[in-house]
Amino acid sequence: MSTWTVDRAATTLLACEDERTDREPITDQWPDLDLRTAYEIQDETLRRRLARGEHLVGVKLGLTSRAKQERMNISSPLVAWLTDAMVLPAGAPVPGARLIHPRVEPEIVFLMRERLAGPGVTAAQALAAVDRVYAGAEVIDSRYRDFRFTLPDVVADNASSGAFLVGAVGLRPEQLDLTLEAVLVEVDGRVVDSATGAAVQGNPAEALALAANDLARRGLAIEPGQLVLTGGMTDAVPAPAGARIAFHFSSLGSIHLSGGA
Ligand code: OOG
Ligand code: MG
Repeated sequence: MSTWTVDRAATTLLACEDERTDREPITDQWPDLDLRTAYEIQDETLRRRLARGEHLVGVKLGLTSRAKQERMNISSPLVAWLTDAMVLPAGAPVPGARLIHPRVEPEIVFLMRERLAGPGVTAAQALAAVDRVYAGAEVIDSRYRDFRFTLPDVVADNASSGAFLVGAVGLRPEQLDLTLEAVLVEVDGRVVDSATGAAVQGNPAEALALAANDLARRGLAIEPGQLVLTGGMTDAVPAPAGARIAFHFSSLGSIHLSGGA
């Protein structure tokens, strides 16, 4: 029998984050960890973040594109939490000093105008609840060595949350075609990858609906004013000190990031 509990897993993962140390996947020692329990761990880590003064600002989806699913070898999307402690001010470098092995990925971000509660939410209903669409950059940072994990591991680890920032251009959903919205990933002046919004579940609005429907299974909803990161459109790129990373979106503007020590 495993001596692991929700409490112990939450303590372990938050300690890795605070102490900037990585570890083996929890499922190496707790092979029976199921998805429901993994989400209980994720929710417990959120409770502890809020108890230490952080504020919930939104929801992130993970593994919504084939590029991400293939890289991580996990075919199922997941949801996790965003707090204000993860917000990266515009112009600030990737906070390498507090992270283990940061990687950066371009995302399409929704700012919600209305509450969105599943089950049964469609992409059209989801989009009707959106106030604005933004370009986003997420800095992911797994607590697991070499980003090696199973789906329950990464769910428990709040989907490798690290930091994120939102671009300056906010469009109404009807002002752009989300499936055709393109991004070029530039590292040190070279374009290394590209994608369009269609990479994200066929349409980022589908990912938003998926998040609402998934949260509904835990009795939760997406609230007005919250941000939703719909998931990396391309594979993430490493962000070592000194790297210059830019995500150029076709209508949502560009986001520039530098790797910080
Ligand atoms: C899991 C986090 C996934 C995304 O956008 O797909 C994620 C990982 O890749 O470590 O944030
Ligand atoms: Mg992401």
